[in-house]
Amino acid sequence: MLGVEKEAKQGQFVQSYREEIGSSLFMKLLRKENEGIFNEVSDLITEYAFLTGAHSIHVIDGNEEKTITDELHREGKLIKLNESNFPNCYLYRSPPFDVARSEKDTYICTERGPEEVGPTNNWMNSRDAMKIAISNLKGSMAGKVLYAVPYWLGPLSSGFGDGGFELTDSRYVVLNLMKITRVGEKVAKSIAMKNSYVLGLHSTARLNPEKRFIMHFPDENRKMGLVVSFNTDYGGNALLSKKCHALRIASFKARREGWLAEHMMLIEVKDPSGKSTFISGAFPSSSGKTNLSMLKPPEHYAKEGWATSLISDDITWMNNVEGTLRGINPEYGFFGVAPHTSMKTNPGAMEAIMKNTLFTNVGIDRDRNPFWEGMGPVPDGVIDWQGRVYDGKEKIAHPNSRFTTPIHEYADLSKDYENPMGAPVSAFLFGGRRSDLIPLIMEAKSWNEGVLFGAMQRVETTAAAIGKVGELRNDPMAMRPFMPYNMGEYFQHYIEIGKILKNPPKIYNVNWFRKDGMGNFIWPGYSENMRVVEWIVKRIDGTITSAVDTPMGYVPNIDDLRLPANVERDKIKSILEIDAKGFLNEFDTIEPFFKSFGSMFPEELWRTYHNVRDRLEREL
Ligand code: GTP
Ligand code: SPV
Ligand code: MN
Repeated sequence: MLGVEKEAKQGQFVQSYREEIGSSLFMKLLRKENEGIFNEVSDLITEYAFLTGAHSIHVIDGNEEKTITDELHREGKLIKLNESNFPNCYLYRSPPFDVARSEKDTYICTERGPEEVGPTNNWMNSRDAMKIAISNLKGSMAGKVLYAVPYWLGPLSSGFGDGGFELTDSRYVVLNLMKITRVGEKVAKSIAMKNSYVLGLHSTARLNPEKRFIMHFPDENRKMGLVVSFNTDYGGNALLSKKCHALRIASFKARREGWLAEHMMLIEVKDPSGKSTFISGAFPSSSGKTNLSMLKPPEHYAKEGWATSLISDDITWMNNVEGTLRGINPEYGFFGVAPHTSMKTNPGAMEAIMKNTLFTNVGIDRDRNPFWEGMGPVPDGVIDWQGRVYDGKEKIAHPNSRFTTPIHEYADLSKDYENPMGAPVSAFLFGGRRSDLIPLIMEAKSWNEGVLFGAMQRVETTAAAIGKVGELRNDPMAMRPFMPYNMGEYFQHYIEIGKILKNPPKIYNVNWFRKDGMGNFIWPGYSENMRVVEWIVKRIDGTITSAVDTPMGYVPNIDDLRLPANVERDKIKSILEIDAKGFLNEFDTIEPFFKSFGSMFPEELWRTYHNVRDRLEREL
């Protein structure tokens, strides 16, 4: 695949490469279960090692976490945090120019043309891309160990899961993957059974941001998908299982096979009668998925018998099983935003991240406890994310600083988390950061009107990607950075999914981020979001039949939100209203974006767009 197969077979280290690969317990198991895949993967690893000039190869069996952590700690690349308060927790500092996903360096590489990926993607001819990749990868691992990380996305042996291999020289990447995916020996059977896998080739190279690329080749690797990423070592750029595989490559497969790979959290909500409703939510990066997936009902809700548990905090794969969408979490851990996580906003996350967690780019106090904005008063002598004594001017933690935590550290996992068939999804929430216009909640009147909610999503950008923060941009279904083919076709795919479902989820639009004239959030958010969730559950089960009928959709009667005493009713009222004029403006603003997809934009969605628009006009 990399054009060095022949040479790789005679290279200097090849004999020892082969021995290192063969000595891995994972590879031994793989060989027993599926000799074909074993041979293919052995060749690919050897070829990549040859190209990068790696000194040796280590295939991850699943028990290496301590050894690698100790190594990095000894070398001063990991800082051990306070063992009494944060057992087995470490801090990693990344270079200040490598702190977030880089969308401008992210490419979809195919043989046809840019039309295939549409106006929201960077496209490169796959042969040109491969040439750039090879020249950067060549010799980039001289003297280093090449790690091959076999991982499985989804419950083991689930028919909805998928396997992958990430080959990398970054031990930081290996440690992250060991926390956020299922890795090593235990995944050999699942990969062997599936008989296919996504290949991820990563190299830190020289971490040169000028030559940073995250390239996706959906047609390579026997059409199972190939990702090549170099000159970066951060988050979604480098943890190839996450956005590259579980969203971008998976989206190609999902379109072909009739399912959905979404940037969604998924939560189970139990009502006082014990009945469960599963609700998923697509909010853009750094816009509340992890927090909503860990929602703790306010005390009086808990007393009434409401309870919540988590399936996914970032990505959900959904398959049609007999007319119902069933969702699984492909991941096995969190790569969550640290700032503003606190006992007040998200106690479940705080408890989870107090052990076995790898922090990236947060601050630390004098006792080596992690510290970030939103935790409370700043202790004296805090060290910021770049290792300097905090001067009160810049940030203590980078706004995109993260915690990497195994999912089982979280106390309230849904019993369906490991269900190979997933959980039945009853609602989709779209939304994001919008300080104006978009109400707290509205319910779509039909599946296609819900698809329109998703397609029309315009939100403020965040620190999760390099670039300006707080700028409004189109981010349909929170998938703009992750939708690898033409967005118009994606809308069509959504519409088709709606048609084949007997029980399509109800679709909602939510917005926790409306601001008042002073720039303060109007809605208290976090655990108070339970009030909105309760309304959704009761709309689904039919307990609440009366709602305000607006041109955009249904919104709650204010009393159905059971507001707490300390909020200003009038302010809340204002965020439940539909501003018809404002929405008509929004429709005008979105039109050129929709038109940019040309004939790929579904006729059906244009019709929906005009229907809703007409309703708004009649309102004036
Ligand atoms: P990614 O991991 O980047 O995909 O982000 P995410 O969508 O999981 O967002 P997350 O839940 O980590 O929240 C991002 C930021 O938004 C954090 O700083 C949160 O504290 C803040 N946030 C989350 N939920 C709410 C809310 O209901 N209200 C307000 N005001 N802020 C919130
Ligand atoms: C996001 O940006 O949506 C994330 C963080 O979840 S990253 O893994 O870096 O993509
Ligand atoms: Mn995310």
